[in-house]
Amino acid sequence: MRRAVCPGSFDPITNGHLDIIARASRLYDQVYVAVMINKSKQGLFAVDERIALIEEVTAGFGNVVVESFHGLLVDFCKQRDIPAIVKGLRAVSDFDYELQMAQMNNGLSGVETLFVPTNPTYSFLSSSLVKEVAQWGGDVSHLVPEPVLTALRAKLARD
Ligand code: COD
Repeated sequence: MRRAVCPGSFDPITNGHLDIIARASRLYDQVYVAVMINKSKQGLFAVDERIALIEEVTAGFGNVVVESFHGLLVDFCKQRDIPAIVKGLRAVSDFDYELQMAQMNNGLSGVETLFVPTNPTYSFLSSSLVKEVAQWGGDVSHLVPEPVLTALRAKLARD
């Protein structure tokens, strides 16, 4: 079985993330979405909330498994026998850091990283920008899946 992982913070998942996961799910038999836990970074959504949203919006793909992980991505891969990491590349500005991580991960364990060019519609899109725009009442309905929009509105109304 050909397995790959799409890792990230997904705080929250955007249409840019979803596009990469959808394309990976057409290339691999099983795709893991790994919500990597960074204890030094306080997210807007709790990890369980992020997982529930990703599960909801990827349910139709049929071959996506969503898990959280605290530790090195290469250990997540090793424990599940995953040989490939799939990442989206938005712009040259992503490239330097993504290349460093890809080379570090390959050096640590031999896992390969495959870069998928972002859909140009989403090349400017990040979770941070979505949160910032939504926080000030801007319209992000075209940037996130519907369940995320609903969750975002509920969360920001409470805060
Ligand atoms: N279009 C296409 N792809 C996108 C878009 C978009 N608009 N936005 C994001 N993506 C893709 C990118 O590939 C990105 O890398 C991925 O989605 C996740 O994005 P985020 O913003 O949710 O997540 P990040 O960038 O915070 O994730 C960083 C990781 C958690 C992957 C990284 O820090 C990591 O692997 N951490 C685990 C600890 C570890 O192993 N560290 C050593 C690394 S060498």
